[in-house]
Amino acid sequence: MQNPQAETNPGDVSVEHRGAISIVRLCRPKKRNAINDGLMASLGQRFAELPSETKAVVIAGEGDHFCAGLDLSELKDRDAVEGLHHSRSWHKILTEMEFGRVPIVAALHGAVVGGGLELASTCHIRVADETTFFALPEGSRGIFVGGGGSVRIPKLVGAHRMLDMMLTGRVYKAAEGVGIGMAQYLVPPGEALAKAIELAERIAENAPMTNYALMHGLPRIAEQPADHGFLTEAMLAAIAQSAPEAKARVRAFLDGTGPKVKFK
Ligand code: 1HE
Repeated sequence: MQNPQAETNPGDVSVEHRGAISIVRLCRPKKRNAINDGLMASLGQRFAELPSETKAVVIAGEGDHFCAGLDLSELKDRDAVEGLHHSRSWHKILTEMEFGRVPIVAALHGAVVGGGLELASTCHIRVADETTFFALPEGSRGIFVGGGGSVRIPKLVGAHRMLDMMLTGRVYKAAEGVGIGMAQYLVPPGEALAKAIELAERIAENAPMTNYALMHGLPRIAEQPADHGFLTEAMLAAIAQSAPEAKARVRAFLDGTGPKVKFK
């Protein structure tokens, strides 16, 4: 099979719409939310079907763990060509999420390992509760990351930390992981979802063009030479500030009705 199109398994991924945000949940807790082809296809479909009212998404896992990574039971039957296309199918779906329409906040707890960390690193913000642990057990299984991890994880923590995790099986507990950039927020056990929802609701209040410029512009500017980055930045700034919504927000601040930056 050159380009397998996996069947979706809609029961493995649920979506709940709450006003301007949607909550997407991995629902295979008995298998620690391990990602098989059906789950990955369903995830892609859930994101493709988000209603226009959705301005930000929270992604979470049911049960005691966020995600145990690739479903290893599917790996044993794949030949090299199938493995290549399988990896590319993850790239396609996760890239559509990363460069999609709305920012994604991951609510992490328990295992965030292998492909689970690749999924988390696709999201724009990560909130980890204190039960979270980060690992890349691919090294010990004789395999390699295949869901975009070698591109995205070094951007969070640096290539040499990822190298250490894969060479030695090093596991980062929540606080240490947050300290090196695996996630931006650390919260007490059981509070990741509530914090992620709070952040997503805040994000949903932004002007859509600002969120778009951040999601689509920042990562690309980071990979451009400075001279190109400055031009991309100038174009995004020009487009964002020209939107009527931006004018109204700036006017509101100048009138004394818009929010101030709060520092306590
Ligand atoms: C699985 C998987 C899985 C659990 N594929 N079935 N990922 C890993 O190497 C991580 C493998 N999993 C674990 O290390 C542990 O399961 C956990 C630390 C995540 C959780 O431990 P625990 O004690 O809560 O659960 P458990 O008893 O190990 O697992 C419960 C069930 O889930 C059990 O099945 P059961 O039928 O015996 O009940 C496990 O076999 C099953 N299970 N994790 C398949 N991953 C795009 S490339 C990405 C490459 C990778 O992600 S490689 C890393 C894979």
